[in-house]
Amino acid sequence: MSKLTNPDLPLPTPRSLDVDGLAADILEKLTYQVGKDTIVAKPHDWLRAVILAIRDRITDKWMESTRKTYEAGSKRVYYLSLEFLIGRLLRDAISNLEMIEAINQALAKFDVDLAELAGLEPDAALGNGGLGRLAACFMESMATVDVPAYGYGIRYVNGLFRQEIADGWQVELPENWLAHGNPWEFHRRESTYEINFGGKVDIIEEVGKEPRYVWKPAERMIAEAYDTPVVGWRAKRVNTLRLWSADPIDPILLDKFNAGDHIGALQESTKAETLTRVLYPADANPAGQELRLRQEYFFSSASLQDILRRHMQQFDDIRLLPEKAAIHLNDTHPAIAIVEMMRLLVDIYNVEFDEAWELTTGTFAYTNHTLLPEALETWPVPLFERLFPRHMQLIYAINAKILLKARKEADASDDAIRQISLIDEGGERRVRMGNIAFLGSHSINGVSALHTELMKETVFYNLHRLHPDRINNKTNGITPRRWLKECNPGLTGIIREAIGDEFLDDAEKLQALNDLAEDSAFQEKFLAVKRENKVRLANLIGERMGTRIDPSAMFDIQIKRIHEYKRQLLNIIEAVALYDQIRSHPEMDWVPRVKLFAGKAAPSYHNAKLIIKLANDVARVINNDPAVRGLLKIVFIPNYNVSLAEVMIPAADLSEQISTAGMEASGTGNMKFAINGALTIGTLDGANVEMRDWVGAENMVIFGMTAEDVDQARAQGHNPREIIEGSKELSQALSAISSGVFSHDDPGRYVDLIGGLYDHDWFMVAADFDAYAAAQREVDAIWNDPTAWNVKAIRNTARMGWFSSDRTIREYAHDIWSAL
Ligand code: GPQ
Repeated sequence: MSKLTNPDLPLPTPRSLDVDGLAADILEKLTYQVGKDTIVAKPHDWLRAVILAIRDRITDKWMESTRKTYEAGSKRVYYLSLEFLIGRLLRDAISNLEMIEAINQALAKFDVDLAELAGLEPDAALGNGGLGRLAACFMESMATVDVPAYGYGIRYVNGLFRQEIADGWQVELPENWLAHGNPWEFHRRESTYEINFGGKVDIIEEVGKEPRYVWKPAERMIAEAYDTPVVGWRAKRVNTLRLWSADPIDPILLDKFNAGDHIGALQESTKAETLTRVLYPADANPAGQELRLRQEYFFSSASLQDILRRHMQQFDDIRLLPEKAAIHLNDTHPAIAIVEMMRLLVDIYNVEFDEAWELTTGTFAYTNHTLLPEALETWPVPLFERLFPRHMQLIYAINAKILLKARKEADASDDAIRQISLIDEGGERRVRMGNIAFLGSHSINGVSALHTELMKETVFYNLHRLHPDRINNKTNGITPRRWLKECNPGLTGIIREAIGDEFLDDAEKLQALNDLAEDSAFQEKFLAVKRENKVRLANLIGERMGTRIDPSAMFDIQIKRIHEYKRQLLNIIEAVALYDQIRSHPEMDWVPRVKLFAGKAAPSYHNAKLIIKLANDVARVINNDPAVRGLLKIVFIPNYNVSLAEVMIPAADLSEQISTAGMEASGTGNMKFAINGALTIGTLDGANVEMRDWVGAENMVIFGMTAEDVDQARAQGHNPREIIEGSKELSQALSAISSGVFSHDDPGRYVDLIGGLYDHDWFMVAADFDAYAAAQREVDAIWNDPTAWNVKAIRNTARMGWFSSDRTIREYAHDIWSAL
């Protein structure tokens, strides 16, 4: 009998959940783990002690969950992602354990304030934006809906860079989230795997047997696991986030050291440490660097070795893999895992090639997160071959199998064959990770209805024709715990008072608020909460930036990565046009607005960084012009991260979701704003389309070209110059920007940025401007009827429950993973 199933072994006594037990435990952690006396303990020491005490309680539930899965022989879900944008964990953990009151009371005994401690916790920013945050929401929802799941990723020492704004420009600084250690994680020194690179492949031939291939790598290192428990709502279940860190096999090369080469002696260490040191800060466009490919393989290989070890230990039959494990690829970043699985099955587990392919496709599923063709990863064949000689052989073998079948059974044309191939032969030969991910998976999903349809027609046109049953939609969602309950306790409080607690377990129960949208008492409370949240944000801005903003003005917010397709530029140009209008028509009844921006630009993305500078230049001029009379303020808040979003979103009146139609796969910020009672101004893009279906067209302001319009305009070659010249407001705003009105110090700064709009306007900024400006005036009109606005805001909150990531995860579990 395995130890895991031996009922006679004693179990630990679960940690007490009452206030006294908790207080005693916090004190014990402070004394014996942190090594501090209460009279000298600093806030960071208390934070560590509290986290350790909480972690014990989570661990009790964790063991329970693990045992349950093991004993039931349940299928496990493995979510492979190069990004997990977690943010802070303390408040989330305490809230999901339903221990907020108990901890507050326990800490009161020591005169320590929980909110102060929570504010000290660093954000775990192991991701860039939407894709990484989605992975974090999914981890929490998988625990909530009781799916046995493991997240697998990299434990980057430096997560996403810290952004400072110096003279209006973005400056990137390293973020050291591990500076004070990480009390949440368990370092598993025993869970290590060897990861190899380079070298050659030997063939071993024996008469009467299939030849065997043996990879003789040139470089070897170790992957070590760090586990963080992830608590679901009401601690229903605790799952594991397992992050890998690279270590050298020989930390010090003693022969080199003894020969006096002290630096050379450390070269293996340095190599390993470099591998998991930094997160690539490029969002939706591949960095294309060798180190990135090494990161992708490193964590994929470690994860698969771990998955197979666990599977064999429990089930002892590799053929049961698809029945007992679902491996999910978060975009193409871990797509090499498909080839690694083939290598492990064929070379190590001696499974015959065709069967190995069946097992692989039966186990893997893949989510695509963008249609931007430049974002579909490809790697030069020579680079791939140098790092992974055995994998390259397997890719050719898989390709042969697939192309033959496509030719024979699907009668594919030459052109279709070229598109289906795992190797791009046009120009420098490249390995196509998107095609590997698609062909190695039984399910390929998009992240909104529109995105999924466009996938079939564009990037995966030929692959979809080959496998018409594989592409399916799973519209994204957000966890209502972090993005409603925890970030907006005021709103949560009045909702509970009004409709009870059911919505906490089933977000769709928020619908009950519909009946209260016209209730003046509830309206008043809703308004008061919004006001409170706006004051909180105004205070943060005052403290951080010294800028004063008026909480009675409309808070109009655009927060997300800076990208041309997300069109922060459209928003800024509209601000400039509005500035002109306010000055030219002082007699008119302008709605006081604060336009707030935050977001990071990829360090190598020139135009994105220039757009940040423009926002700051425009802000400086407008905010200091007495003719504006405070009617318009522009604020760019530095260093956007999860914690800042948690303060900004509840304070928003208006949510800007204005991407070029057809380009934002889904968006998830759009959902967070709406559930917190902001109105959306947006295009018919990504999940905005489905939000309109749920929330009602009358409760959003939709404008601009559709994805079809954009497609047509691009195909037919539209003429942006003509459009600009036909719009007085737009041409004046553009002239002002490009002639240096906002950049006296360097009048030519924006000539190229604005010139691009006249010449090609790929993102339809000029083409959509008039519609956008008109939509903004429509927003003003609604604002001028405060009750009408408030009713719409309440209806947004009431009708957004479907966008809970619990719903999304149930769909994945049911349709893709067969795990519920
Ligand atoms: N997304 Cl490919 C990212 O955040 N990073 C990426 O590298 C890719 C996509 C986003 C996408 O732009 C959003 O529209 C989605 O809502 C989000 O992924 C989650 O699906």
